[in-house]
Amino acid sequence: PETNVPSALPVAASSSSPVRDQLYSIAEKKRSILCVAADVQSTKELLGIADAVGPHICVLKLHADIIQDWTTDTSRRLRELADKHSFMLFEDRKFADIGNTVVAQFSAGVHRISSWADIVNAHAIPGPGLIEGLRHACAISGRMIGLLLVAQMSSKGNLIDERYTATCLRMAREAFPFCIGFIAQERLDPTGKLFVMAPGVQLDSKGDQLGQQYNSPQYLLKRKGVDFLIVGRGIYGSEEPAKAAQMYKELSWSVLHG
Ligand code: 5FU
Repeated sequence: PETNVPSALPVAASSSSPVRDQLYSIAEKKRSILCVAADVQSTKELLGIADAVGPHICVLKLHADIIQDWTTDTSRRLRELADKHSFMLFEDRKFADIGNTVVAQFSAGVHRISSWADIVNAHAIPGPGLIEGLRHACAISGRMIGLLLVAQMSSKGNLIDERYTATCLRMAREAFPFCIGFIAQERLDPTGKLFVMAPGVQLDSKGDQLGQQYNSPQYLLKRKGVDFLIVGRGIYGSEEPAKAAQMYKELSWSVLHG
């Protein structure tokens, strides 16, 4: 069923999550609800995309584990670009294991995600111990990091059903303000306090060969009530990523406020 609800931007002031507040403050200032998924495979390309689209985005989403030459220098330089252009770093790690394991995946290993990410996400399937573990690891890192639960997916044939999504909503409410929202395809929290970032956005394509399904910014924002859009290949795969990012930024902002 279509939710048909307006965006959540106006309720930002009532939030008590510093990460959420920072995100909404950047979005308002830059007039951008755009998150670019920079799914490239080298540090050079990643930093190049981040610098090019930086002025137009509120969030840069990455998969650190597809960068072949990742070092601590990659995250240091990414953070510099995030500060320079004022955007947040979202590691799309989709944690999905027991609490004890995700603590290590989050804070150790090659990527040391908790030392640089502002936002991370997780599947709810392992239960609340996973969220507890991530929250604990955040406290140890001393950094403010927000969690998004993957409550729905954009891919064809995914196994998530309405009951699972409803359970994600309940778990997220219990975990606020550490948990600040969802990866999903529609508005889930009627108050908008828990926001939705929606992947599967592209204007020129309906999907790919491996089950990805695309919708338009208009559909997701107006009909489904999502709050932020995640665009990957529609931007980094275009000939001029900066121009494409500006176009998606302006289009989505005007859909929301026009
Ligand atoms: F949780 C999800 C999901 O349901 N769909 C997704 O596409 C995450 N994604 C990510 O968003 C995916 O891993 C890519 O990084 C990005 C979409 O990229 P695209 O190039 O716009 O398809």
